[in-house]
Amino acid sequence: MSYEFIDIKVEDGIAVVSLNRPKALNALNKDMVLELDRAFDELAVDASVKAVVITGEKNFAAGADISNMLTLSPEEAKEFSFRHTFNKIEDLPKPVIAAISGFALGGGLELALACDIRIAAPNAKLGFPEINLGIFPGAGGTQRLPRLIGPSWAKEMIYTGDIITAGKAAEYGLVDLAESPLEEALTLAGKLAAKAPVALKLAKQCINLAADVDQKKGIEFEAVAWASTFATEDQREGMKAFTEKRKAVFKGK
Ligand code: DAK
Repeated sequence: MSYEFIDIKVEDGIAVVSLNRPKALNALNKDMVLELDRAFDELAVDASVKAVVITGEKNFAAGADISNMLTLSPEEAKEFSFRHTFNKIEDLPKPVIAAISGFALGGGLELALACDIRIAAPNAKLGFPEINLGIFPGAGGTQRLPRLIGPSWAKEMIYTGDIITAGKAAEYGLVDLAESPLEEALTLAGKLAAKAPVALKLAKQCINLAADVDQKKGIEFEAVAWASTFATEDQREGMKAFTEKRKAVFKGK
């Protein structure tokens, strides 16, 4: 499948999705988000892909493309497709890591929030400047940010629109810091690609669910999901390998 605004490379079970509109600091236009949507449909069913990294060369993404939004009516704004795509990324049954350099702003930061883990370079700059445009984050930002860093810091970021350093974002627990975020993300993705895929997928579902349901319901869901790992060959292989004092080789079955 060919794309205009993103690139995808798959190597050793890891798909690297690169945002590629460098002249606009990777601002997310509608077509770019549609391409991400298609790409994540394919990554979901591609058994050779075990983990995904989203990145951009100099910048992650400086937000949604403002020129696409100048004349939107409220109805058109509602139809704008970001939230469906970002939900799809959040629900991908494989780990997704954002490797952030440069700007991750507005819709770009919302994209990063839909990922499981965010790794940022010390030079990265993050924020939700939407308030300065007379709008506010509308692709999951007001929901995912407070769940991740708490309502007080989330409100400070969203109300002020201030762009913060990666150091401050790390203090908030919004990102992990690394000198070379892509390298670090690839190392982590490689580690995750060797784990039991079904167990990893179920753990992700349980953790994501924790943000939405009360704890007792979450624990009930966890119990069912956990028991279902005993229907996998990988559970047998993992435990057999332990008793035989060797490294487990998982097949995703
Ligand atoms: N949109 C369009 N173009 C952008 C852009 C953006 N968000 N960010 C940067 N660019 C473009 C600039 O216009 C410029 O293009 P040319 O003039 O060269 O043609 C080029 O990228 C380089 O930018 P600058 O010349 O401005 O570079 P600087 O280093 O001076 O400044 C900056 C970097 C990141 C501080 C600045 O570019 C900036 O403030 N950019 C805008 C940041 C921003 O406000 N981001 C939030 C956008 S609003 C939705 C839900 C949510 C959203 C959308 C829909 N639905 C529910 C449907 C999300 C909304 C947003 O993200």
